[in-house]
Parts: sequence; structure tokens; C-alpha cells
Amino acid sequence: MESAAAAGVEGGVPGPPARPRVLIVGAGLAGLGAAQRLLFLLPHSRRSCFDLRLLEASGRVGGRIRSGKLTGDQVVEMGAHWIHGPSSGNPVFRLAAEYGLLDGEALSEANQRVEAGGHPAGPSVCYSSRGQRLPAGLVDAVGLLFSSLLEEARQFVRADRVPVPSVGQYLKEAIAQRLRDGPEEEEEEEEEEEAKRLKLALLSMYFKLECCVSGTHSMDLVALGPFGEYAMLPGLDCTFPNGYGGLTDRISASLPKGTILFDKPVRTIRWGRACLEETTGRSFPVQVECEDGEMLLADHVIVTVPLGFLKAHQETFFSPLLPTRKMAAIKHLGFGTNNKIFVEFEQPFWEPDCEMIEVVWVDESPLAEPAADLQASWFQKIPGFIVLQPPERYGYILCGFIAGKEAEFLETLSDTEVLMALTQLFRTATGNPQLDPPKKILRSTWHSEPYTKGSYSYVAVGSSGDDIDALAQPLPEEPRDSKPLQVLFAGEATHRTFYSTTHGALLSGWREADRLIHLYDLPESPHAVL
Ligand code: 6YU
Repeated sequence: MESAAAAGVEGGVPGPPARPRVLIVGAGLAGLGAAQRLLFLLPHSRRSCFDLRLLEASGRVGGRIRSGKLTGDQVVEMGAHWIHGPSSGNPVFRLAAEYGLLDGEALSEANQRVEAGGHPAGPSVCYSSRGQRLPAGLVDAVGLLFSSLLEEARQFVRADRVPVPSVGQYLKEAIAQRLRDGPEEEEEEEEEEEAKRLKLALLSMYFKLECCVSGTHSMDLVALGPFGEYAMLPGLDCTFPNGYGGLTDRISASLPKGTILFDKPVRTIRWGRACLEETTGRSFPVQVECEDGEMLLADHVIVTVPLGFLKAHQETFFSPLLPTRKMAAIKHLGFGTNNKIFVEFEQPFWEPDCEMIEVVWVDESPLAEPAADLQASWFQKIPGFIVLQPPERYGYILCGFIAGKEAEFLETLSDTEVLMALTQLFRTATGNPQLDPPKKILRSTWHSEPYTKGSYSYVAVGSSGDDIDALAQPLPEEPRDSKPLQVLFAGEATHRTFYSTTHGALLSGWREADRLIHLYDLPESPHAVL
């Protein structure tokens, strides 16, 4: 193992200790977290132990944390929305609390103790495509059934074998079985059929909601065995009153000026070959080639680019290619699209305390093939809309979620086309053909973002948590004769139990920073928030 002092001896000539040079690719939460941990290792020292820079392809920090403005001062989240499980075990919650970014309710002990199972709860209204409100009792009962089936699906994490490969297949078989086991009295047959159809339509809506949660086109793509590995923390999901972006802005502001190089996309990471730097006489095992042609040398590179980017560019992003096991992990893990559509109304058509508006298409069933004509039916994939609360802060804004191919198709449409389709949807759902159209629209296009190419990762059929661990393994795999930890991997998709979340991203950045800290035998220090 190399020590920090040894790193300062170049070519046998002792000089001032040369600090290990670290490049971090990507200034999302994983990259920023790693930088902060490495730079503030010695909180009272002005000189950091590492010579560190962050290379960010875009002109801003935050990556998939992106707060935007629809109109006026209201902040809306184009990417991450909630702190999932805001309680002491969640590092994003702790950091946000330390920075004073959360409101009193989110910080309260009571909020932290709620076991909500990962989903925000609150008063909601559910409309059917026949323009009627569905009875809350029925909606809740079907919701409970769906949650209990999901919970069953999570239990296979402890099983040796799975009955079917995907969560979707498991849920559908369980639903079909329940239908077969249902009451059979003939005189109630017709009524039963109608009730059954409505329940299936409601279940279909819950499937779509779950696609948004998992960031996938279909639950048929989500692997059953590892589904229960995703870990949920206690606490009722909370938001940042002034925007999630406050968190990454604060971390970024704590870093020394000039640490982050913006508009600096990396083209290729060349590893495993020593390269001499003439100006210093130092030899570096990694060369990072940027899109602008600049070549930067480093002892260590922490790669935090999204899995979607790796899927699209892994053939050219690394030279030599990644080991086969890692390439397979990148190929097999899932990375889907979840988009948001914000619409602002002059007047609300919902009750003041309503937090969620769901829409159920009465002819749908999770047991039937989904509609194939995206142009005609993409908007039916939207399971519902969150009402941004409170109205004193936001006015009347709804945030629709949509996942999968329909979310990607949405990115090809103009704002006017989307507004027209949504106006029709709201009129159909409320049964009010005169309902005024929304006055403004703002939406995300995560699939088209060249440095993201989707929203977040999931464990797809054909992959497992072992693939996540393989992705997280640093290179070279067996550093017998070469320098260790040349390329390290962080980012949400590298966290086995918290993938797809901001806390998974932050923890992965800290994990890789700690790898380097241990390599140089540096003292463990509590991470300093400045
Ligand atoms: C959460 C939430 N949330 C909604 C939507 C999205 C996401 N997430 P980054 O991408 O941030 O940074 C990488 C940087 O690298 C970036 O800046 C690039 O520009 C740069 N880069 C790329 N290529 C480069 C190159 N070549 N050169 C240089 N730089 C380059 N998470 O906790 N709460 O409410 C949501 C949501 C629409 C898109 C979310 C949520 C996910 C997080 O946003 C995401 O994980 C982190 O921000 C990623 O940080 P990072 O640093 O890794 O990458 C059972 C089971 C189910 C599992 N799922 C459970 C549900 C959890 C998901 N949550 C729900 C969704 C919402 C609403």
C-alpha cells in the first residue's frame, strides 16, 4: 500500500510531498459528496491531502437534482423530488438538516418515525375515465391489495428460487389467482363483473405508479429475486421548501474556488498505462481525455456518470475496455425514464387539501396487453398528478409522472401537443368538457439528456445485486504490479440497497472517497460540512 509521504517522492528525488491527484467525473451528488469528503479530510488544515478537480459536462452542479421555475418564484423539481426516508439513517436528510434546508415538520421526531414504506401519503382523489370520482374506500382497498402483493414480491430476496423472473409476472399471476378464487354466486354475476373490471382498472393504475417508482417501462422488466434488496428508511418523504438544488449548491459552494471545471465533458478515460508528466516529472496511471481535446493526468479517477451514459458510451468511454464482468453489469442492469410534467392552472378543480389526483382508465387491466399506439394513448400511462402544496406557495400546480416508452415518446412532442392532450385528459376525468386548460407547462426530458440518458437505475430481469457490486468495483481488479485504485465508480447505480436515490448517490461518493483515504492510510475524519 502506498503512503501519502511515498507519493511525494518522485524518481527517487525527495521534494515537497506531491499530493495524489484525483479527478472526479460528474458533479452530481455522488461526485460532490466524494469531493467534499476528500477535501475536508483535515477540517482545520487549509491544505487538502488531495489535489482534486471535478470535471462536469454541463454548466451546472446537481445532475439529476435540478430545481427549476415554472413561473414567478415557485421552485419545481425536474429531477429528484423527495428525501426518501428522511430520518437519522439518511445522509441526505442529515446534510440537509445541517444546512438548514428543511422545514420544522420534516425535522420533527414524529415525521422521522413514520413507517410510510417509501411513498408519500395524503388526501387524494381518484377519477375514472368516465368522468366520475371513484369511492375512496374502493381505491384504498385496491391500493392495500397492491401494496401487500408488492410486499410479497419483496420476500423472494430470501428465497432460493423464484416462481417467475419478474415482479410484473408475479403480481399478475397473484391477481389472476385471486380472480379465479373470487365469489361465484350467479345472481350477483353481472354486478361482480363490473366491480372486477373496476378493480382491474385500478390495479392497472397502481402498476403504472410502480413503474414510475422503479423507473421502468414495465414491471415485467424488474427482476423478482433482488426486488426486496432495495432498502427503505423510516420517515415520511419530505421535500425541500426552496428546492433540492439548495443541497448541491451548498456542497458546491463549500469547495475551494476553481475545483469544478464546468462544460468539461470527458470523452475517454485511459487507464492502466503510465504516462510521464514532463513539467513535474511525475508518472500517472490514468489519462483523461476531454471532449475539448485537453488531456488531464491523474493518480485516481472517480467516475460518477449515470448508468444511462455508461450504457450508451462504454465502448469508447474506457480504454482499454472495462473487464467483461463490468461490461455485462452495465448492459444488464436497468435504467429507465421517469418524466415529470408540471401544469399550472388559473383555478384549481381539486379540494384545497388534496395532495394527489389519480386517473383510472376503466377499460384497462394489468392482465391485458398494453396499448401499442403511443401517439393515441401515451397520456394514459400517467397514473396521476401530485398537487404542489401549499397553494400559498405554489398557486395551482400539478406534477404528473410518466414512465417508460411513453415518457420517451412524450419528449418528441411539442408543449402545445402535450397541453392539448392533458386538457383532454382533465376534461375526461372530471366529466367537465368546459374545464379551462392549464395556463403553463414545464416538463423534463431525461431520456434526451445526453449526459444522463434516462432517469434512474433498477435491477432488471437478467441482473442482480451482484451486478451493482460488480459495477462498483474499482480498477484494476488485481493491482499486483500496477497502481491500485486507478478508476473508481460511484453514482446511484453503484449502491446495492439504495440505488435510484439521492442518498444512494451520496453514500456511493463517500464510499469511494473512503477507499482513497484508506489507501493512503489517512486518518478517518468525520465529514466536515462547511
Ligand atoms: C430521490 C426522489 N426522484 C425523479 C427524477 C429523476 C431522478 N431521483 P447525477 O446524474 O446526478 O450526476 C452525474 C453527473 O455526471 C451529471 O452532472 C452529468 O452531467 C455528469 N456527466 C455525465 N457524463 C459526463 C461526462 N462524460 N463528462 C463529465 N461529466 C459527465 N431520488 O432520492 N428522491 O424523489 C427522486 C427522481 C425525474 C431523474 C429522481 C430521486 C434519483 C436521483 O435524482 C438520483 O439517484 C441522484 O441524483 C443521482 O446522483 P448521481 O450523482 O449518481 O448522478 C423496490 C424498489 C424500487 C427502487 N426505486 C425506489 C424509488 C426511488 C426513486 N425515486 C423516485 C423518484 C423521484 C421522484
